[in-house]
Amino acid sequence: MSSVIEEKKINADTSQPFSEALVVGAGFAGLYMLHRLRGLGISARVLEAGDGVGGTWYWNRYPGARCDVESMEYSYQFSEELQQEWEWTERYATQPEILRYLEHVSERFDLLRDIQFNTRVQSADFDQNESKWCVETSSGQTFSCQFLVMATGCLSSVNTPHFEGMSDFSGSCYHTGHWPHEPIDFTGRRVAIIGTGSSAIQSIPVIAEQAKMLHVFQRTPNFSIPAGNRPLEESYVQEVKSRYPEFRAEGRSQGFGIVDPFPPSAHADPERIPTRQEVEESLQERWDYGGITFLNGVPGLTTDPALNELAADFVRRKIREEVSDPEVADALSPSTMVGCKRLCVDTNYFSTYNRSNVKLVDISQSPIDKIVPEGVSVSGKVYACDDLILATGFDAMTGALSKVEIKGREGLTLADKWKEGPRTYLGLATEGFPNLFIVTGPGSPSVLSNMVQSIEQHVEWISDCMVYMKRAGLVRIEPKFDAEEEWVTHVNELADQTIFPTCNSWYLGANVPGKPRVFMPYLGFPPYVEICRDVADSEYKGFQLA
Ligand code: NA7
Repeated sequence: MSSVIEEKKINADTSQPFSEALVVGAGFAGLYMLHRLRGLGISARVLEAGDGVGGTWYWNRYPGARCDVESMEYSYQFSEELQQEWEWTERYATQPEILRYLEHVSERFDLLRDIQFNTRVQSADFDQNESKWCVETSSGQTFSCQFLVMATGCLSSVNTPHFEGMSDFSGSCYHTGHWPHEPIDFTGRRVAIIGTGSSAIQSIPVIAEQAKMLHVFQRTPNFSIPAGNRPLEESYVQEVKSRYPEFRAEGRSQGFGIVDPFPPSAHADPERIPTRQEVEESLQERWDYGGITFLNGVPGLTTDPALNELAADFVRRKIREEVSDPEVADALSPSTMVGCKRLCVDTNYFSTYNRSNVKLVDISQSPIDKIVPEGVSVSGKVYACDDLILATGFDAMTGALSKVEIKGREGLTLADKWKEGPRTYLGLATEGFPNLFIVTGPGSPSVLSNMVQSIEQHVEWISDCMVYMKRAGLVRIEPKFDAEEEWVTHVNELADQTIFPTCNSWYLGANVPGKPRVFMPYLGFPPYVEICRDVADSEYKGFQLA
């Protein structure tokens, strides 16, 4: 049955609005998905829970929020005109600037007319007879579609730990991942912040400048590299813009999909083990440059524990140099390997602990007992505060998906299928859930790559697949069981060759109590892209098409 007839048929016997594709989420992924599908003549609409576009960048408005990938890279590359005309102002864009960019994109490409805001998708049921999805929102509105695209983001469902007495707290409480829209002024206030991940590390120095007193409750210290943020120099911007396609290709050729500012010389011998002195010099060069490409400092840093320890020791020494109180410096020094938890990027984080109004409370040995009306209680001692900030992160990669009750073939829910951990083929689709696509799902490079680039690669793969099916008169696609099994094994085998699974990170789901411990991102952007291309070129091997 051609999809034109299918559409008429479905519209004829149901009152639900139908589109060939229904996209959930209007962040980087949903916006490009809509634009691309339109361009390919596939009808699409987007449902978005927020009141505006932006996704992660709509919700994460905490003080100091900015991207840890450089602006010239953390942007779309699908339109040469767009990348030429947009002017980033800083090396790392702030949340407001990224949000302005996404608002600009949605206006420039006339996307808003197909996005329904303030609409939270509650459930999705696959109708096996019609090969279509029936989607219901929390307000009871229903939609149907042939393809359901979950563009719900990897870091969009906040992790709010349960602390006894939370509702008794008499002050104001905030979560970094769900920050109010109006600016919060902490001037003269006593503030407590729980958590020392990226969000805390970015916000602590900013809040410390306002607050009368800031207590930081740290369960696990994190490695952080100075951002070296600064206004972008016009000459650098022009240089990149003059060769944007090559610049992007450089990024795509790297393991993490991010341009390496210090690529190895063509004459370097990759087999030669660097001396300790050379390792030290290279790390220093990266440290001075700033940012997450520190992890490229020495080849093998993410696979060889001994090399990793040299880098870990390097950062610990830097912390000791920065922080004047040796006990505080010690408490701020992680004992894990560098990179196994997401490497943080900061501006003046460690030196903030030299301020008299900032106190670190080490809760690694004795956790928070409870929240009391006046503040936070640890080992019976109450740390009084007017404002309590939870910088406690996200139910990463699977949280937003498991919040929607997605029922596939035979009524199987996605939450049930993923009870022991997420299982996908290519991080794009999952067996038992036909015509369901996930943008940057678990099992794809996603959070261990330049997210925007990975989103574009997924959007293009998914939309090309829809076009292929439409042309071939196919109405249904689903991964085969064996292909998915092999993929899950492959993702884990790759991770097991590295230092990434060695600590309790959100890559593993270890930050959420009860979440199964499974390493979720795929390691290696270039080989991943090759595999996806090969699957598409071979008429979607590993998938069952009907
Ligand atoms: P993260 O990196 O998950 O950090 C969350 C922090 O909250 C981390 O320090 C946690 O300690 C801490 N946490 C979580 N639960 C608790 C409880 N119950 N008690 C005390 N402390 C707790 O989230 P972010 O928002 O900072 O960053 C997420 C990503 O966004 C980041 O990596 C960037 O890619 C952008 P733990 O380490 O679990 O001991």
